[in-house]
Amino acid sequence: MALIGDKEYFKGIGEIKFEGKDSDNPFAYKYYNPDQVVAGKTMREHFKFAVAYWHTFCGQGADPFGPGTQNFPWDEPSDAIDAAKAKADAAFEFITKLGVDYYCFHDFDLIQEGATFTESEKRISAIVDILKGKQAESGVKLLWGTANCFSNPRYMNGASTNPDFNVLARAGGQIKLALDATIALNGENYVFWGGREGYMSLLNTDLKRELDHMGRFLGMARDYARSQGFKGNFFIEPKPMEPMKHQYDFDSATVVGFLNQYGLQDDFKLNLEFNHATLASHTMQHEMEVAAAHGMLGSLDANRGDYQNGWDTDQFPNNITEITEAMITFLQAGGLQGGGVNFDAKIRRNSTDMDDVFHAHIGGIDIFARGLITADKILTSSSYESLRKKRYSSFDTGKGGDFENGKLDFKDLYEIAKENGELDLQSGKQELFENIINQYI
Ligand code: XUL
Ligand code: CO
Repeated sequence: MALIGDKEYFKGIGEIKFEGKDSDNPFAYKYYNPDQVVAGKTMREHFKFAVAYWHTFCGQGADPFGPGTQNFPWDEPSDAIDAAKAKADAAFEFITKLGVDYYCFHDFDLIQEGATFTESEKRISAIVDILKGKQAESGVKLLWGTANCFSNPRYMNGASTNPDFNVLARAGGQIKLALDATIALNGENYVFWGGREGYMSLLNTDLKRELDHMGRFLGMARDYARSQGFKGNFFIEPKPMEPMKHQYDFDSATVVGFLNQYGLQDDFKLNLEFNHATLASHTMQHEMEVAAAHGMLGSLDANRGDYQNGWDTDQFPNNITEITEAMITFLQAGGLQGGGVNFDAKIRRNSTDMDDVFHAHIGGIDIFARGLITADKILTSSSYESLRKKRYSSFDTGKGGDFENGKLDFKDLYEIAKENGELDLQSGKQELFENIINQYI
């Protein structure tokens, strides 16, 4: 295959193709067949898989107890623009070989932040020009862009919720540039993850004032992007904690309420992440159900947590039951609103070969494909749907139907209760539902 840059970074690895589940080739998809139609759409259309710039091309495995272990050859150039160009070469080589259509970035994943705001602005504009060329050459598209308003020490007390107005304004300036970059690169969506929008202690925090500031700030960002012709979705990515003790975008339910409260519900949807769901003591399926119930199931950040220690470990997904259950909700919701499936996941610190990141993505992509195929079979061939429907059948006709149609008042419920007397118990049949999932996996 043709190489996008001048240098090959992932040597000896060619394009990853579908070979089916009997293949023993570790560099092939066993389930992901991009052109296979499932539930009326190709897998490629359903998923819009994306590679996350930050984990795959920036994060080198540093943890609180030791430095990075993966020394990326594209980090060698000392000049910021040369290094950013080398990183973009590596990124587009990887994405193209993997055969996915999208990528996602934070502004300063693309290029190192400058010493001044003006220098950063120049750098962003230089890398945007480079990426425009790379996208045109490869056909790879931008699923979403975002701004990193949480790493720099200036944001230690928050960005749009910072008690210092000048920090809020600085975040506004930075996000304007990230929105401009996203628009220039035809980004389909824009994400807000409020990494430090929350508190460490309520003792020094005016919670109501901070929430009002965040609501106003997001409305201003939306209005600016719309004025520049941005037609895509804005996504909020819930997470309950880490790095803050409490994050305002705690979970789907909290964010839906917030969006409605601040008049953002028509432009914003949710970008949900598996490990963030786990941190909030929810399943991903729960988070997706809540978002879908409000028409806000926008996009997914794919990964998994560690079920023993509960941290945000951002491991690549590989739990077939978890993904199948998520895919049931995904199909029932009619898919995602504008978004896709972004691998917000990182290889382990001791995975140090250049091919490890391929195995990670191949496995993640395959588990989604297998989950989707299984979920579709469950919905179309098993008794799952009819069993669920049956549980609610008392609302289909008669007095239950009248209730749903708003034809009863509270006194009517009293009359019905009196007339019915004691009721038979109706089983929830949970174990049967669980067996159906297992049978189709
Ligand atoms: C952090 C996280 C972020 C967002 C984008 O937990 O998920 O990488 O996805 O800022
Ligand atoms: Co994420």
